[in-house]
Amino acid sequence: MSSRSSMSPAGPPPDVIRSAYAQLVVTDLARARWFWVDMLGLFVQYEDERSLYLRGTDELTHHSLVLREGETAALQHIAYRVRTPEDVGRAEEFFTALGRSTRRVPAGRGTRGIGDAVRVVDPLGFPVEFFHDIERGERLIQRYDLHRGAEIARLDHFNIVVPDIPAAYRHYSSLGFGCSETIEGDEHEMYAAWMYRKQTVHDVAFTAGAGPRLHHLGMATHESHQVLRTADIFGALHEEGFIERGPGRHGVSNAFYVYLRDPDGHRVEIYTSDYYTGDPDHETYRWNVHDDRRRDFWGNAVIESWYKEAVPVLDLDGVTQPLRREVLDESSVTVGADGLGTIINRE
Ligand code: XXG
Ligand code: FE2
Ligand code: CA
Repeated sequence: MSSRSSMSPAGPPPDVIRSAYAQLVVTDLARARWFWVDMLGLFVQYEDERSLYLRGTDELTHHSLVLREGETAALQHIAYRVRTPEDVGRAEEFFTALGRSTRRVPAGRGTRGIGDAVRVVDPLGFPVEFFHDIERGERLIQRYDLHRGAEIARLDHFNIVVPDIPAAYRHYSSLGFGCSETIEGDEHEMYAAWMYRKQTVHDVAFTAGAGPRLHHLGMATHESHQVLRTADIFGALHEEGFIERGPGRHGVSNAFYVYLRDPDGHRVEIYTSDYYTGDPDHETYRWNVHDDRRRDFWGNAVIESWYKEAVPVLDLDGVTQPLRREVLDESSVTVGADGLGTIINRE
């Protein structure tokens, strides 16, 4: 879809290509390196005493994850790549017109490997970077001799916790994102939504809760056995406590998944086998909130921590953003597959 078709009062949105990278604050870089590099198999593109720049086997750009050591675990920013250098300026104008804080970050002054960028605090309260230029990395897809652990191929999506799902849906629609799937109540009230720019199920999805917080990063593997293998490796090392939910098959997205928590509680989903959404008339698929298959296609329970726990986000000066409470709480109104309601106890 073309971003030009979705004009907003704020002017034309930047032409976003895809979710590109996240920058996280971790409290112990050595522990984080064990988790993300040794266990998940991300490649180190650059490291120094305070930071790690990582990418997957199917990524030709400098990084998809930056870990920076700091006092408290947090999301520093998520970042979207835009199609042209001019789109960086368009992003600045778009968010300025919305009355949001914006900051230009010239190449060399911000995140290593990234060219001229703009950082904003979006209307949902999230720190978001838009950039076009990024350094290249060597092709690793067929360096099978170097692949290890979960063998992560690429960053697939961000999942963010927001108190008002329709507001998040409207904001990302105004940025030109399409909607692949939703979870809705009987009156079509929206409990969750999955939205995309690249031709997959999503680049960003929304979980209802007190926000802004980061729910998880979705990291794609090429093959479903890599999801099982990830869980097996954690089990074999008696590190099974890092596995939070799954493995399983999602209803939403059809992806095969497992969720892990890193040593700081940052959640990562190992994700594979979703589907193509690139036709311009692709229609939104709507799940009813009472359908027990929506979050796990086999009806397995979703653990409560998955709904409730998430990581704070910072503003452009590194200050933790205050939270707003949710409007609708999916986990409290549903029973059955989520196992969190009061009516059914299948155990
Ligand atoms: O990527 C995802 C998720 O947002 O992590 C969760 C796809 C589907 C689901 S869900 O739990 O709704 O099946
Ligand atoms: Fe996800
Ligand atoms: Ca149950």
